[in-house]
Amino acid sequence: MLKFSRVGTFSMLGSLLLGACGGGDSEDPSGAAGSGGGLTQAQPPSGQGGSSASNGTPPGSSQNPPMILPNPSSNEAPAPMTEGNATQGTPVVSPMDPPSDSSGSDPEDPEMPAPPDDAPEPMPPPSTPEEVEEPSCSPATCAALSRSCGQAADGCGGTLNCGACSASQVCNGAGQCECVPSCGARECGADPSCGQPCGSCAPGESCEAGTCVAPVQTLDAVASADNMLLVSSADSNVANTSFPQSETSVGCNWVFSSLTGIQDFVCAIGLVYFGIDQAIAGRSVLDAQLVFTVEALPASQASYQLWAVFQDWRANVTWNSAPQVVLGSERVVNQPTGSTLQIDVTDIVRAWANGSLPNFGFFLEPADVTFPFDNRLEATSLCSLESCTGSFRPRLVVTYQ
Ligand SMILES: [Ca+2]
Repeated sequence: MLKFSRVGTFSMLGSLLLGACGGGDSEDPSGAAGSGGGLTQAQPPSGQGGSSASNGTPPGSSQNPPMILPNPSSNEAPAPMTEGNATQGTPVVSPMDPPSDSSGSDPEDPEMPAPPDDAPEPMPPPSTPEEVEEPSCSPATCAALSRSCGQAADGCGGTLNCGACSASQVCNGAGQCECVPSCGARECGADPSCGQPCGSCAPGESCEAGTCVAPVQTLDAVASADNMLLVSSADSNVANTSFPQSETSVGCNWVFSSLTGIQDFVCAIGLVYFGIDQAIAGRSVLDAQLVFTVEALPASQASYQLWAVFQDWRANVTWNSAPQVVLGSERVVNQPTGSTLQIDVTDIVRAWANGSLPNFGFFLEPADVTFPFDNRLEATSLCSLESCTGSFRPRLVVTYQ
């Protein structure tokens, strides 16, 4: 925008106006000085330009707003023109004095004042029914849900954290802390952590330190089968003969002839079997004693060696068809002093019970078969199933759980 000096501008305009006055106004109907001193009406500043002075529009016309006129009776020099008096197509617009005529203002005029900063914010548009807030949700609490642990939905889209359980507890599905049983290897009794039962024992069993213990039982079994194996230096057929109905003899009788130098002998081996497999299977064998009733003790001191049998011998077994025995199962037993020969066979019966060894009974033979070159009666006569009755028969007494 061009800047003009107010003084200079006014002077120039004043000169122009004065010159026009001096030249007279042919359209002035009165021509009298009293009608205005020949002054042309000041034209309002207008964006339309100051053309009204030349188009002959009379003052006071309804087409123009009333103008401020100088006092017609005054002879004083006209008042200095204001910018609003600019006319003749040379409007002067001061940024300090915006036009008061709104009709002539430009809505796009950048000079329009901006609304104050503190102007109220525009009102928001009215809410539609869909935007109306729903009633507020009241979230549930752990207490209301009766939960003391874990997480749970609060019913309003949130999650409740109801706490944790102690190290020995777990949080169950209902939000309750439960003790974690620690039975471990316990099969009965109470869990030491929670006091909950770890299991129950079979009828008749007792619980000892978390283990079911069967009652101690004693099996006193009579032999199911027995036999005697014989060999004779005088008769070879003996070794091929079975003697299932005889007593059980163990040991040798020696007859030495000093005349011939021949050592004759008859030796016997006893076999006995107990059908107790079903009774002891899986049981804990505490003790097992093989018991023979002595029919006749030997005249000479004797000793016996016992083995576990590895093969079935129960049908027509002979000296020559003697079954194999289990190596390592042997033990030497001295001649009894009383009416019974009792041999501890706990380890063998325990092996039968746990299945590590098949049960084919016992093999009892003389411990020493060295020719003595002497007369010796070392065979011991024991009761067999056939030679004795009742409790005198061969027995196996087993204590187990
Ligand atoms: Ca027999």
